[in-house]
Amino acid sequence: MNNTIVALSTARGRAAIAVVRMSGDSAIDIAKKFFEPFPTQPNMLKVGTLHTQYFDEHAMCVYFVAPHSYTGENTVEFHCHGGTAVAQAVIEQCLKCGAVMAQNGEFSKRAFINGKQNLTNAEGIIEMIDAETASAAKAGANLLENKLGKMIVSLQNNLLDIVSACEVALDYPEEDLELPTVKSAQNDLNNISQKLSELISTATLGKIAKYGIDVAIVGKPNVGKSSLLNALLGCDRAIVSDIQGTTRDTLCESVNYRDIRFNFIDTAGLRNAADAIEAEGVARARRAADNADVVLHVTDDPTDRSVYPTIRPQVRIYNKSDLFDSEPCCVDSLVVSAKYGDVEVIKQTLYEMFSANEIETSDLLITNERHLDCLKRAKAQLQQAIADCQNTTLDIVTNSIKKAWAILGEITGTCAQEDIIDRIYSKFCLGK
Ligand SMILES: Nc1nc2c(ncn2[C@@H]2O[C@H](COP(=O)(O)OP(=O)(O)OP(=O)(O)O)[C@@H](O)[C@H]2O)c(=O)[nH]1
Ligand SMILES: [Mg+2]
Repeated sequence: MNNTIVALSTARGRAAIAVVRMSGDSAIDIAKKFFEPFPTQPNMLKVGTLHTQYFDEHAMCVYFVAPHSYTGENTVEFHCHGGTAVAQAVIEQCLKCGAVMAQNGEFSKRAFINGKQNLTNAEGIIEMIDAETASAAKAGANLLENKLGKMIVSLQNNLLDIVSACEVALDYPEEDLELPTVKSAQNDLNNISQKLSELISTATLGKIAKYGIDVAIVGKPNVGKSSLLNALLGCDRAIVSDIQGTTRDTLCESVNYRDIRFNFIDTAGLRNAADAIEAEGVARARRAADNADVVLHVTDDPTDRSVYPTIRPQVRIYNKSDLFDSEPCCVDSLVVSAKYGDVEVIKQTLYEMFSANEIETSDLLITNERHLDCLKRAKAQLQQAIADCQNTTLDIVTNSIKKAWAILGEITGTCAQEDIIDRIYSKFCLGK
């Protein structure tokens, strides 16, 4: 008999309703002690009275019988009035009658243990809860729908087919099956490796979908970097003045554009610094540019052809176009007036530059570093197996393939270690 756990499943604080959830073998028996009339059948919300030690609460109750619940265990939910005190009293009542407080993510971890979800489903739930843009939520929804999980299982099955063909050849060496088997194994392994490469290559867009695009705004003092940040955000965030060296620190703010997020970083003007503090600001500006996905190199001089020294992609921005007498010299640049004009063209250009529109049409993106790491390791292991095909015997080849199979299994959780599973579920909030 396992513990019956309880927790608040809705957000804490003032709200219309709160949902308290209990899961475990005794969940239904515990609930019957203080909710009446208890629902006569599962999966149906029933209005009734919930007796707490402080007051009687007019609430609703629904129960689910194992294995037909989120956790795969007997589960009861109480839908009661919102706010802190009511939910707390309901939880205390459950604890008094035999339940214990749930850990973060314990409901979902039980769902995993009971085969109700795999690790990628769980990670999809976390990504959806954390998502702040539509594209991040969509990436999470895809994981939850098990699109990645299904693809991984199918690749694993392909690997098992190769292993069994190799093992037949090993079992019947007199039939001389080894050579053709090696050749076809090599072909099949190449195909699977190619599919892994395709998945790995979606990680660039996946990162954008999840975290957005980091854009560093750099340039000499007074060219209008902070004005540009404010215009891009549509609010008066950074201090603007005609004194050179106004901005000393880096300043990062995000704004959603279409279905993605831009993280704009305003920086100190680049010049030979007058003092140690300004020098630190300039160093931070350079670091911000080094770490960004793209650099906006701002100038207010229409004859300026200079390029910011970076390996990152950069876009030259001619700002203060309202003061220009003639067109700026470099045509492959953007011309704006942060003070008087519209700067949407910058967002649009960056959106196209990173092919962010493909996020909308893509079916599956790798958004999770753990998945990416497993895919890269599995691919390296397959490359090893492919090399083994040329240099060694079939038994060594099958060993390498089995290792790749196990690494892929870490993604869905069939071969994941306990500590990895714990780490994933501890990221959940309490009550999930
Ligand atoms: N006419 C005009 N003035 C602008 C424009 N953009 C900024 N300015 C002015 O230029 C001056 C400097 O602007 P900031 O945004 O503080 O420049 P900055 O690059 O952040 O300067 P530092 O923080 O010192 O590096 C301010 O007086 C702004 O009002 C523009 O598009 N047109
Ligand atoms: Mg500034």
